[in-house]
Amino acid sequence: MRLSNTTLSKLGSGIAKPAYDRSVITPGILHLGTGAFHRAHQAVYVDDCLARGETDWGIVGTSLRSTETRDALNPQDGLYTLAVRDSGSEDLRIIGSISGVTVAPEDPGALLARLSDPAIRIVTLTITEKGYAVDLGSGGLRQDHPDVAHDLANPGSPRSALGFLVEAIDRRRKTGTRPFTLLSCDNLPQNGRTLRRVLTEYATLRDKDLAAFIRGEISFPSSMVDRIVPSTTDADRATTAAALGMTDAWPVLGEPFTQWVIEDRFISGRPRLEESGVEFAEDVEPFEHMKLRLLNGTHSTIAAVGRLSGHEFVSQAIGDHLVRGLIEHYWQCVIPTLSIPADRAFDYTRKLLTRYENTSLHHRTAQIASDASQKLPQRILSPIRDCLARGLPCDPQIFAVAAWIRSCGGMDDRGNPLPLNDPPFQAWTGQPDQRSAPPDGVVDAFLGLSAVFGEDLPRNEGFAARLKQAYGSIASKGVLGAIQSRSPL
Ligand code: CS2
Repeated sequence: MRLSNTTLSKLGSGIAKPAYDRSVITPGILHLGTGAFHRAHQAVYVDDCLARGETDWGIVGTSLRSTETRDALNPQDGLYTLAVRDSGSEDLRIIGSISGVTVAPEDPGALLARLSDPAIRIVTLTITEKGYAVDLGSGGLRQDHPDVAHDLANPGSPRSALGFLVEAIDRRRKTGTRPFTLLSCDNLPQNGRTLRRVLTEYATLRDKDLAAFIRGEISFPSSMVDRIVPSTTDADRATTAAALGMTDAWPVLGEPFTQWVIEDRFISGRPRLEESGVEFAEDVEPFEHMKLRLLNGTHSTIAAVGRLSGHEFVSQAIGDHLVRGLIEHYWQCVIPTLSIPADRAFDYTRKLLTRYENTSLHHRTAQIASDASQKLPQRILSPIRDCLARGLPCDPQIFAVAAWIRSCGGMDDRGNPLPLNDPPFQAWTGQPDQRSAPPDGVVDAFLGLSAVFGEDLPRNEGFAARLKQAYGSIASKGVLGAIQSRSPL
């Protein structure tokens, strides 16, 4: 038996189900990038709205590349399980807000038609950092991105999110259809503003009037999204099936904590998300800085340090007193760069520690390490810049960068292979062999990666020297030995 509309009634009473009639739900939101994070976060808030009777805000899911989510969810009428895990406990809930998932490359025309449908009033995105074709150094569009050239040449059958959105906005403009709100839910600084910039720069390459329309008529609220969502494993599928008494091809997991802060600028209406727990703010930046720098920055640090030292899960790494000491020191150094009061930031970090300690989540350091080259600039290097400019200490962050460099070398500290999952970084051919090259030479080679380090940091002699010192120490003592020898860092 498999989860679907017809089998819902067979689920046991301990499992929460959509408490509304799914057959009357009509779509109002189209989501690009229907991965686990969207399903464990935004789709849950919307599920609560549907349950309160806001029936015209259903979600149409889209995958921009892979077919896996569609193959798992469509035979289940879009239904899936959310397993919320706290150390030692689990709550299961069936989410019904997504009607189904389409795969963009299989029928780009169908997605464009859907995006042009006046019923779609909000388009939400979780397309990951690399989906924005953004130059992380300048914040502008990477005009050399292959998808940009492809989509400019084939506007009716685009490949990238930007290509789909600009073409759909143009079609709506030409038919006098009200534009949609574009709501980025990715971990990028000022994600709304970033999306607006790359989208208008891309549109300018097509048609200046269209670019002006986007600038003047479309709204791009920024949002801060937060929930730790580990990738689902086959073991998770098996335990979920046992608890449901039926198969769910792709349940998603999450921690109890969840937060969504959005700027309230929706041009074509929105569901009453505040009643589902969303916070609305004039300016999301203080929240987003706090989250990107305190959570995501230390997540990427734990990923690099944990992988080098053989910690498979975040909970194991944070249980290691050396890693924990580094992270606590990291927070102390980053908090002065935030615009929120220090006591609020310390309170957030105290809660973060508990979240990291959640032993039921099995959140893999390897998962966080994926696409690290796309994450480091905004998570770690940007607060380093602030610290350097203000003369504030930033050794733990520099140490994190050195650990990342070391983790790109293909081997952990015990000599086990350390596979990389970072396609943009792997396209770089200039990496020296970290086992044989002189340590300073390795750091010099990495500093040539301007897409990561920009032009300014490599020229900052103090930064380069401290990075070399940290890297040299990791190369000779292993990452834990290096933390120990520098204690207090
Ligand atoms: C993580 C994030 O994988 C990663 O890069 O840092 O997915 C993190 O778990 C979320 O942003 C938490 O809200």
